[in-house]
Amino acid sequence: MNKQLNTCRKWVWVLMLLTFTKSHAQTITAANRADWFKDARFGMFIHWGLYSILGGTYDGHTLPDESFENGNSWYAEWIQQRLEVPRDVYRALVKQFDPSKFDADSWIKEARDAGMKYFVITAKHHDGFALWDSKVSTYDIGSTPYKKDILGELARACKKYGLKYGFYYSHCEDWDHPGGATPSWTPQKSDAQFEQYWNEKCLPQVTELIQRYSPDLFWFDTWGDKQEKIFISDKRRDQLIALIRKQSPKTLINGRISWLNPGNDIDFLEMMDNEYPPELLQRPWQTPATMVHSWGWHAKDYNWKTAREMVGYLVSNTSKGGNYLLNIGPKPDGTFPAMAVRRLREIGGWMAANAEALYGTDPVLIKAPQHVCLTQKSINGKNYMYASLVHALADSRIVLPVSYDAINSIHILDTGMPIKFEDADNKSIAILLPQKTALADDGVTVLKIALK
Ligand code: H79
Repeated sequence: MNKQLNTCRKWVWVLMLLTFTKSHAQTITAANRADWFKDARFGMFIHWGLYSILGGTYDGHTLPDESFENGNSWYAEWIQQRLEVPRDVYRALVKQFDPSKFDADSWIKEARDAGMKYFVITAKHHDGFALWDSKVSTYDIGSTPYKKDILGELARACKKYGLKYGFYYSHCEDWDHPGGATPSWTPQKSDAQFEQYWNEKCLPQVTELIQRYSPDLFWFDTWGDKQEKIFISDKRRDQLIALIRKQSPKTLINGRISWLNPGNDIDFLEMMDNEYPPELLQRPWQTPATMVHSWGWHAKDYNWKTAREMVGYLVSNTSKGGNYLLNIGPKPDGTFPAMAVRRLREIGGWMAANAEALYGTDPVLIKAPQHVCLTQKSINGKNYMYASLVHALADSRIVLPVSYDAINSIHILDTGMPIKFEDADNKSIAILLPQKTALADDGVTVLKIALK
């Protein structure tokens, strides 16, 4: 009798557990796996590798340098090709990669404090060097004096601070493997050679990254050049997508897996480097953006954008249904440049007061005046619209095509200051801004508009 009762109890527990698991673990589908991405809005991109050691300068030459045929670029991660660094010299940098001050926790905390919700790092850039201990290549972290599991530590820190994480993987260009694609101005590989690279390095390394780190996202990189036309056929694109889908249904794939033809099975569109579309797009999308010109650390790239400019891009992309993936090129010792830290914290200061206007919002399908970015969401069943003023306005009276009767109140989001508005005509309101706000003296101001 007692035994029967115990068995019965056991089954009740199993049933309860099954019900619980089912209601809490949502099945991942193509339709919902990008939900977190759409709400996230803001992510951190990291370009870090052997090129970081050179910092944009090699043998007395600094990028851009037009005395080299292809030296006219700021991109420090391209230094090997653009300043014609001999292969052996570049490869020998492996022995110098020893970032003694690297601290995964402090990087991810910095990202979290800036308001970023995801993190993407170059697991392998075009040079072919793997930032983890790869089984299929010795051109990797395992051959450096540092050796530690950088990607693993970062993944752990992301879990601790609640960020999603993913990897940039250069699937087309690989300047180390004899079959990898190389720049358009260098001798070209045959398709058979590329196929060998594809099977020996690319597919196995993507598999390793999935199995070791379970990434939330893959960031592939093409830009429609000759290499992509030849090597990234729809067949190879689909093969890579299928491999990821099979092993990890949750993992998102960006559109630059094939810039020329991303197809329908990618999760979001990736703009070109620092590209901002003028209009709202129908699919989820993001802009990969730099704080300076270069992605990898470049000690003499002084072209720092202001925090305010970057907040403007973030807000503007959000109002068009897109995300902003902002890059940092860490220094070879493993620290972020002070100029980047300053900007991250300035952006974080703005986010601490205004993030409500971004996270979990949708675009508003009405035509806003120039320099005004609109988002909307509901909070506890009440509907709000947010108007972010990303630049100084010519006029302190802004007209929005919303009916006067639809509006309850307007306040400045951070201070709570009430803002006057009036009926402009039957279909629009005029918002009467204080001069200081119109001139954007306080940076990007957000108006919170409570709707009826
Ligand atoms: O990893 C970074 C770059 O090394 C890689 N993509 C980013 C994320 C990249 N390498 N080359 N390209 C992208 C081609 C980019 C070409 C262009 Fe442009 C970017 C054309 C327009 C924007 C170069 C930079 C030419 C003008 C500005």
